Amino acid sequence: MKRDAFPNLHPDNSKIALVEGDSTFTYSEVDRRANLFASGLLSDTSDLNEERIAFFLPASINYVTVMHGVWRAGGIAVPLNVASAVMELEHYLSCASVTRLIANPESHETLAPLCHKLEIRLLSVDEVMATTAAELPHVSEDRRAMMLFTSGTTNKPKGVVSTHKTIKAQITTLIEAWAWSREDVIPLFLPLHHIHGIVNILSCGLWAGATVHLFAKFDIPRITEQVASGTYNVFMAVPTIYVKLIQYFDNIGQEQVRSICDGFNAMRLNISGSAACPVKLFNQWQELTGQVLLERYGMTEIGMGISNPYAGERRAGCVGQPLPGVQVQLFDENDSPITAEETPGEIRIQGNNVFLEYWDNPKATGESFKDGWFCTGDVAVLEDDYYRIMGRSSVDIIKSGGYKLSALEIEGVLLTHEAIAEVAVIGVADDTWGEAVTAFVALKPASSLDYEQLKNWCEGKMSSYKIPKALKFVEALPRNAMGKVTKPALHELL
Ligand code: MCA
Ligand code: AMP
Repeated sequence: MKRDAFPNLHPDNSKIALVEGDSTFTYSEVDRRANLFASGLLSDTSDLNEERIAFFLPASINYVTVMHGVWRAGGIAVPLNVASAVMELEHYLSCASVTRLIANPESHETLAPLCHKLEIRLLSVDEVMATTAAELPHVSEDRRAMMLFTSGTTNKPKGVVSTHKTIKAQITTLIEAWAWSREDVIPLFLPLHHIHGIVNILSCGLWAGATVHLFAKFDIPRITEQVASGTYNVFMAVPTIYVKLIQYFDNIGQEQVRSICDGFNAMRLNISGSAACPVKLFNQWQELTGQVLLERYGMTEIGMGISNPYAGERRAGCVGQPLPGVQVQLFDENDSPITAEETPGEIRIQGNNVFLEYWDNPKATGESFKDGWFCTGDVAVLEDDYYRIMGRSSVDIIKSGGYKLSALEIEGVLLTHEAIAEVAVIGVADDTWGEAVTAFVALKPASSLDYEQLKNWCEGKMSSYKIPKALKFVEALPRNAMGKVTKPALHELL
């Protein structure tokens, strides 16, 4: 079916698009709400002209209304992490020069002081919603559509800007590769400030005419009950979620486990991504459910890049082949393309799926591209036609439960603790989280600190999943001749 990239909703009016608790919303209802919200945002202007509209909303009809409403009115959607600490929100809102923030009324009290400080209008969905639809602007594909914040090796997260064309390319490649259709029914419990939830599940589902069941969080009992009832035929998650499901099976009755596993077995597809899926987990899932996990590789800046095949061998420990329309090339340290198999190199990507820029940061944008290729910083090897991820070029990036965290950002906060003289943060291999944030601390003279004190102190200063899982004390951090902390030496200390 041929249709415009925008708006990205399937034109199947009477079909159920979203399920939220006991409420259902058809495609025409979602479309109507998005138009009214866009009209309300526009008020008496004809085009938002890339005004940054942030929203602090859990997975809900309101979230979808705002996202599509902002797009239709010509704005840039800035979905925020609803688990953020206020200090983190301040960075996102000021970095993006957000003008309006949409949040449910129950969050207004918490957000009001920050919005006042940054001169941002804090509004609820109902306050913006128009009563009649206005004429909406023509928004070309090349215009900026969305900004997501990603942790890099620098202290503060950067705003990754994608255009409508980028998002369309990220969606359509997955529709083709994973055979999405209007028959699909999928649960969405991942956070909606990252590509995995926003593009791979929500936007692909709504593009394909599927039904997406919205959950504000990963509610294992409710989700597995639906799995056992055969509600879903597609399931997408990070490896930690499969680990947590297996842990859950250990705590419930055998009969219940069997019916949940049968529910998974009956699905057409189970996908794992956002972090490496250990071979052990791949095998365990297959033994329990009969499902061969489809592992794929992606990044905020590129959407999805490489995927195991939908039809064909899904190889454990590998991420497969380039997705349709995505060019993948490994490069060595001298920026020369690697042509031989089994030689590791940095993954670089080209294609319409690649983001436009880091917001207001031409230096970082320039440095992340070489000869037109986006440099991911991930190292891979090609083995018998399948890519295998070997690791990352930076020790300052940690992947915990699918979240990418900057060690430097966490160190920056910890260093403001009055007892801490110096600190280094690393990710330590962990069965549940993939990597567990671990802080090495040298205390100031005559100071004391224990783990519980540090954890309590961190609350409110960073999202809870960034808080170190372990605290280790050292007299002084190991440093090289240049005075730089040698993080590999910290791994050795463990
Ligand atoms: C929760 N906790 C964590 C994490 N999540 N600790 C470390 N790492 C985490 N990821 C901690 C909380 O701080 C809390 O600690 C305790 O676990 C329980 O929190 P709760 O929220 O109830 O946990 P949960 O619901 O079981 O969450 C686990 C989760 C979640 C569902 C796996 O982390 C999650 O949704 N991860 C997915 C993130 C994601 O979508 N990433 C995609 C980005 P305490 O009890 O001490 O307070 S990557 C991406 O988009 C690219 C493009 C890609 O390739 O996909
Ligand atoms: P983010 O920047 O939060 O989108 O996270 C993207 C990063 O997650 C990539 O650069 C990889 O390091 C990692 N990643 C995503 N998928 C996989 C995978 N299947 N295996 C290993 N790492 C992955």
